[in-house]
Amino acid sequence: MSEISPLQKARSVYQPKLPAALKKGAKVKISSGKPTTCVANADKIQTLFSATYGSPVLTFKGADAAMKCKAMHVGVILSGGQAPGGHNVIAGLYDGLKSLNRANKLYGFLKGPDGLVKNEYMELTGKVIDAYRNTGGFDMIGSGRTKLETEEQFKQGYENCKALGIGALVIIGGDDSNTNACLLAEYYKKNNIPLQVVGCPKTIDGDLKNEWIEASFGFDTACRVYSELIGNIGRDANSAKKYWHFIKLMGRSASHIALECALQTHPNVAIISEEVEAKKMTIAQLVKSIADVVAQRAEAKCNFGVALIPEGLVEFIPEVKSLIAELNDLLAKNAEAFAKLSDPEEKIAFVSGKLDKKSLSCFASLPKGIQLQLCNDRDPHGNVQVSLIETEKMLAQMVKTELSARAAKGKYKGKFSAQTHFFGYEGRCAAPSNYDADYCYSLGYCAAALIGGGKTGYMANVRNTFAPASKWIAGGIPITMMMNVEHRHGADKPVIRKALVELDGAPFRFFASKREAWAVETDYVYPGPIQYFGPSEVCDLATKTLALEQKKAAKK
Ligand code: FBP
Repeated sequence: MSEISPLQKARSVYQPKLPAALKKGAKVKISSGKPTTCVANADKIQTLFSATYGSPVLTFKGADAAMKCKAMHVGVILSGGQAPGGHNVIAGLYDGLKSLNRANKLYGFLKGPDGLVKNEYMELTGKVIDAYRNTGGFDMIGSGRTKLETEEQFKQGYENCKALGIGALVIIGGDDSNTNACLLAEYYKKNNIPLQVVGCPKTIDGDLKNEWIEASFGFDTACRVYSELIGNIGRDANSAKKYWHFIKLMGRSASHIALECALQTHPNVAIISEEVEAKKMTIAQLVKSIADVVAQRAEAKCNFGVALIPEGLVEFIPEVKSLIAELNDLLAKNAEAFAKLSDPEEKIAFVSGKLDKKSLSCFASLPKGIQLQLCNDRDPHGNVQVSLIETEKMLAQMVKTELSARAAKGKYKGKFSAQTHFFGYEGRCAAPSNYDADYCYSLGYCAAALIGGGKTGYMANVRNTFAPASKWIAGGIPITMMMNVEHRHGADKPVIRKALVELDGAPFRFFASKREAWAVETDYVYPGPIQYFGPSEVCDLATKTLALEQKKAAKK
């Protein structure tokens, strides 16, 4: 990097806060809880993970000055989509390892799990680490989405680690990557292979959380970036008073991001996919519900508004979900014939001729652009790539059609003009907020302490994060504890259960209690940019979701 910004320079010397138990280094006393089980399908999970199942929850209890740690080498992998704070996990891991033994070395495998299998790596020296402290992005070593799940990969991974003298591996990833970390840990332990595996919970989507894991890192920063932009858009909408803004927000499946941004900004509409699914809403009902808000506001002469739409929505609308499933099959079976078509009309006619009656009626109700997007290339598993479907444009267009129909019947007299946006990549590599900078550094440090304690099959864990960092509780959670069996890609597989928005949870209930007022009133909140310097009440915030989940006062 030849030039860094003044903010990055100032931020590079920020010293992330640590839980009290880790303040004197990663040599810690570890207290073990009772043997654990798992979230469901205990018999199967116990059989599949006979070597690592049942391990206790671990809590660090402060410095253990007498602890002796032999020098060791450790490998680290960034896996999946970028999330703010990844570099701080690595910095915390590095500092933690050095506190165990100055001779410890850290290697970063490049471009994700592929680097482990292909033996592409670099040593992460203090100089490398220092250049990335408190920065966003995963560019220190890169990331990738290769899954580590075959025995061949496990063996190759070990051979490559052995050659570097690596005795422990840290996998920083989401639910799938930590599932793979669990498989890896089990394989090595069962086969007496001396390679510890520790995971760290990452993803802006916020869907890797449970009773023990309060948040996946990156969620806080990404939501703050999106909320800043939404706040700015709200202010523009309220200034110009002529546009409805339809804003799609990242989050492959769960709507945690949309919900958190709604709590931070008070939009007029925020769709929560999990609710759409639970209420079995049709696309027509969804469009009608948005059009109703537009019409209500138009009566108050407010021909403007802000609507938030979660990225994963289409797969939660039951009729679109079955349409997509039918399209997946149909396009797989007729791949050759479909590939020969180049005219969009012919493609639509081809597909329409093969859909069953119900799916056809849903397909026909969609704008042509969306029909074509639904027929686009599938991912390697044969699934439609939902992130490429412009749901925000689809809904804006369908709401417009609905309002025109109402106007023709004399039932709507307002004006409707829409602007569409997609906020996703804008937030994934932002410089981590204090929350994420501290949380990530602590997670990395935790991983070092788990490695120092000889543990494997654990996820680094920091809890009580709504409190000041000195009161955070640090330790490790056995990954098997989060597992259940799910049907994925045609087979039953042990996986970490994905956390969707809970409709009986405090964040959604709070939102539901406010949304009718937010729909008609113009009650936008303007969070502004993330603050890195200044009073704690603006710099050290945690998400509203966390505040509500921990029953702390989430203002207004
Ligand atoms: P992870 O779950 O791997 O953290 O990725 C999350 C995410 O940012 C989703 O919100 C989004 O749908 C997806 O990655 C997009 O990934 P890509 O850019 O690889 O298509």
